[in-house]
Amino acid sequence: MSDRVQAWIGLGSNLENPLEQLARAVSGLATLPDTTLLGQSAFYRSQPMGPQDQPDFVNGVVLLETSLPAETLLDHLQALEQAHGRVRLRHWGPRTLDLDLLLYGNQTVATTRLTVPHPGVTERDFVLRPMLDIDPQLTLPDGRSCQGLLTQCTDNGLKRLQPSVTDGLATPPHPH
Ligand code: J1C
Repeated sequence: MSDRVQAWIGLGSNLENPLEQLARAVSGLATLPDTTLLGQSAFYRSQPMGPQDQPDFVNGVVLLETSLPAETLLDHLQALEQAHGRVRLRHWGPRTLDLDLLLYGNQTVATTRLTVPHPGVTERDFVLRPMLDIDPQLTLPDGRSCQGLLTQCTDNGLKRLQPSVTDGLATPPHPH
């Protein structure tokens, strides 16, 4: 019986109905073996980082609790990407579905297949903003606060597309 770890997953897409890609990916992540979905951010539209001659992205983050080892979790992420008919037209170019293992507890992983914390976390507003939706107090394993890192990011013109699940706790206005 292995320990359960909180694993943060980044989702991104800018091809073939990105919102639907991300919604389906969340369902897939929620049904992984030995894994529970703990939280889900809003989805955000973001301008492409890298080459600008590609569609805007939709990005989001989910928080899982899992007893899967990090590399097994990566296997599952890559299988989900494939199941979405993953297309990567070129390096830093448009893509159908990206799933990145952002954090795995407060562990550091450095293998040929896996670098955790994900090196993009510290500099990408489209990763940090959704992570902070789920946990406004979140810090990285080295102690840096995600809120602090976000203020130093280049602005990718993030626009929130739909409320996060925690926003759903607010009472909706009465219809008249
Ligand atoms: C390989 N890897 O990375 S794809 C895989 N560490 O085969 C893995 N922590 O073996 C290896 N998580 O380019 C090593 N894979 O979203 C990890 N991403 C790890 C997963 N602009 C790992 N606005 C290569 N929004 C792997 N995305 C790593 N511009 C890279 C996919 C999975 C993300 C992008 C906006 C975006 C972009 C670019 C084009 C830069 C973007 C966005 C790839 N995303």
